[in-house]
Amino acid sequence: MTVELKAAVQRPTFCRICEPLCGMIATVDDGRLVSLRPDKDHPVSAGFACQKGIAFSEVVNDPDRVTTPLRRTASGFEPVSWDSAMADIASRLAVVLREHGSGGVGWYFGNPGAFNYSYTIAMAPLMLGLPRLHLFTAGSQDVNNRFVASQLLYGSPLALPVPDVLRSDLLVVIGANPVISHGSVLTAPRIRDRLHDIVKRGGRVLVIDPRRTETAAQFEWLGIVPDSDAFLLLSLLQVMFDENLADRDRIARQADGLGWLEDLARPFRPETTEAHTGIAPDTVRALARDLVRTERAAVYGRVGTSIGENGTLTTYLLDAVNLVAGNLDVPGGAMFGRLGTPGERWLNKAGGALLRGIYARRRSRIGGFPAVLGSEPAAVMAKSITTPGRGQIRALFVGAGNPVLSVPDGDELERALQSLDLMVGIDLYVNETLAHCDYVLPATSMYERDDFPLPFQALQPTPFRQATEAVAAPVGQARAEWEIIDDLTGRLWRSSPGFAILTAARKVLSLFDVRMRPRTLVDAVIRLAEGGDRFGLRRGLSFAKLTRDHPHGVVLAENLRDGVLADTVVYRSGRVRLRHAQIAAEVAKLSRRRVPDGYPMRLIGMREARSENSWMHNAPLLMRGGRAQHALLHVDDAAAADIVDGDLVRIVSPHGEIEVPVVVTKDIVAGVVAVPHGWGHKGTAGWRVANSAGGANVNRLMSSAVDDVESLAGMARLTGVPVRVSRVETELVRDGRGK
Ligand SMILES: Nc1nc2c(c(=O)[nH]1)N[C@H]1C(S)=C(S)[C@@H](COP(=O)(O)OP(=O)(O)OC[C@H]3O[C@@H](n4cnc5c(=O)[nH]c(N)nc54)[C@H](O)[C@@H]3O)O[C@H]1N2
Ligand SMILES: Nc1nc2c(c(=O)[nH]1)N[C@H]1C(S)=C(S)[C@@H](COP(=O)(O)OP(=O)(O)OC[C@H]3O[C@@H](n4cnc5c(=O)[nH]c(N)nc54)[C@H](O)[C@@H]3O)O[C@H]1N2
Ligand code: SF4
Ligand SMILES: [Mo]
Repeated sequence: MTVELKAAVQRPTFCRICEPLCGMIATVDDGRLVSLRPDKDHPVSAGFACQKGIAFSEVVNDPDRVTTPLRRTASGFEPVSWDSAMADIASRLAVVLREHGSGGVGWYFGNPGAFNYSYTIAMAPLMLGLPRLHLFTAGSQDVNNRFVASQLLYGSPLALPVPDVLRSDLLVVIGANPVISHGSVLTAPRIRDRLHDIVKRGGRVLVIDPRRTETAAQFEWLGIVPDSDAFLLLSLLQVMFDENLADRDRIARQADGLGWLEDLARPFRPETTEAHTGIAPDTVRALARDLVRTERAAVYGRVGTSIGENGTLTTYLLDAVNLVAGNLDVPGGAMFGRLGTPGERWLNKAGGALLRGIYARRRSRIGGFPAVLGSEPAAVMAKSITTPGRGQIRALFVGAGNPVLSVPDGDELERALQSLDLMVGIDLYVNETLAHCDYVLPATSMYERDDFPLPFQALQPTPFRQATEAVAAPVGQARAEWEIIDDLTGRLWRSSPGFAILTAARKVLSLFDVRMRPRTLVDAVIRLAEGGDRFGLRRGLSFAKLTRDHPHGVVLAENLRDGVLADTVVYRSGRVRLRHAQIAAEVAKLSRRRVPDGYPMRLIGMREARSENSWMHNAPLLMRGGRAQHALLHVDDAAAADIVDGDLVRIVSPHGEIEVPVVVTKDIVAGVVAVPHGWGHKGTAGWRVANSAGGANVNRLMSSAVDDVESLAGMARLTGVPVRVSRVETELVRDGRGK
């Protein structure tokens, strides 16, 4: 007998854990993903991948992964067939729809969903069939105020400025930590190298952050009091106007409402805002001058500037500073990417108007928050489940998310989940949230599905295209989310006119042997966009040609085009709109901020190189060395509270408390404590490695109260939260219970 040895194959693809989408080479043996390594031939990531990317083969092949549909029974989850799971889900959902209408259904769309074009596109037919669906996304803990600020300024939530790191000579990073996060709302592989290039060509990178982060440590650090960025940015504007640094004629060509902005900023002299920010007036003035006088400069903010008390205002102000400093839509400044499809401007206009309309008309049932890209704040999801009345959520789907750990007050959410009539999760794991499900459905991981990173196309300083086919076979019975949604909507055609139309359309197409697939749509985008083959009208790209002829991806241009603002802004004037009553109202609120007594410290977050939110703590490679969660505390605060390195501390907010071991450091502004999120895994059916790592869910300290949710974008407040910190033993001694 001869044994045929089939050599493992090497397949170029790309990582979709975070935004740079680094090129990867997958080693695949008989359909099984064996290992991953960085792709040296990728034109932009050029042989870089981080530890998480490499460790992903451990996620794909994780023994704790869900590989069949699971049904909850009195004694735990048991495997069931797809058909019996889907049949029961559909019939129970049909009951909810009959009794409560589509307002009785909720869907939480988690962060990995944004890296999954087919799941994203599949949400559209779902929402067509369930017009009153309550949609929640990770965006209300992340980026929704970026969308709202863009909607106000440019008329479309999808007009997103990206810092042109390739050409900038002064990059001011405010509330982002790209050395660890690898960039966000910015698809720039090897971002660390790009930042070092700025310095190498004689420029500067200044990091404004309450913590001397890994990024700050490699460049210049300016400490700031948490959640005071709006004060700083208003002062930068005040100085630019007051010292006549701003080129008013030029700005008038780009924007309307400059005088209004000047009036808004006038009271915020650096001498006035110093008490809030802790930044000396001279430093603010020098920075304002540098931002104007450096030909190629930009300010760039991300999660740290989004998750405070008024993140929409802060995000608006970041763009306003870029505009007034003459740094918007110019090389090295904040620039706009585009797809380059024919009629893009009109498509953007129509899309912008539609989304603005939804924002203006649709209000969340709890709190009356405007709908951002059709979604409601996840902070009020628990109350949407427990508050009786019309539109109360009775059935909830969670696809690619873990809100019990990622949104404020996971305990409240867990209690609410118990009361649902139906809960279904689609994931790789039974995470803390999915532990409450009636059914858990196994999703394919990114390497088991095709992909084209649609939402990230316009966020690349280097315009680039790459698509991938699935490189490995689905593990177990895993299915792509879009197929699960497709199956569900097909079974529910009697329950909703929208689904009936979809089902009829599907039937008609099947007569011609055509299947409605997200791929058809995304292929059309690739073909119509810059570099595309325009359906054969010219030589160029399609999905299939990208994967076949350009498996490592293809660079479309060295740089972004400047001078596109008038085409990007969807207001008829083509100019940025600065004047907004909502912004004035947010500025007025700044002076009404109050801090409860007894909570002298401020809490901030801390992303870690070997974590991805809540979901990579089960990969042994990433957890080696007995890795555990810890808080960071300034040496002076530690000394004052008799705390030393390694102590277990109790952190208490008005909303909850946690205990974590502490590391004492000088690399943080005094009065600030930093705690990573995504920890606190606990005894569910999956995640054995993660569960054994311990840690606490920092979001137990956060508030889900309607009044604590930012009003313009519905964002949770996750930074600058008032807390107090004490050594656990000290309290025990004081209580008379100690050793
Ligand atoms: N390794 C790793 N990479 C990731 C992730 C991960 O979990 N781990 N998550 C991914 C996701 S989902 C996202 S959205 C991106 C986020 O990407 P980034 O925004 O770049 O990452 P963060 O670490 O959240 O950076 C926020 C920074 O703001 C600072 N900060 C906190 N409060 C304030 C404040 O009030 N003012 C100022 N000026 N700064 C403040 C924090 O100290 C922190 O350094 O990262 C992605 N990449
Ligand atoms: N305190 C605090 N809280 C925060 C943040 C913070 O900085 N501080 N950051 C916030 C941010 S920026 C974000 S984005 C959110 C994230 O919040 P969430 O999206 O709610 O949570 P994740 O931890 O990203 O969980 C993702 C889940 O998706 C699963 N998954 C991975 N790949 C796939 C896939 O291909 N298909 C399916 N179906 N499932 C998949 C994982 O197994 C995991 O269970 O957390 C937010 N919460
Ligand atoms: S930085 Fe790491 S996790 Fe992010 S895309 Fe690249 S390899 Fe993947
Ligand atoms: Mo995020």
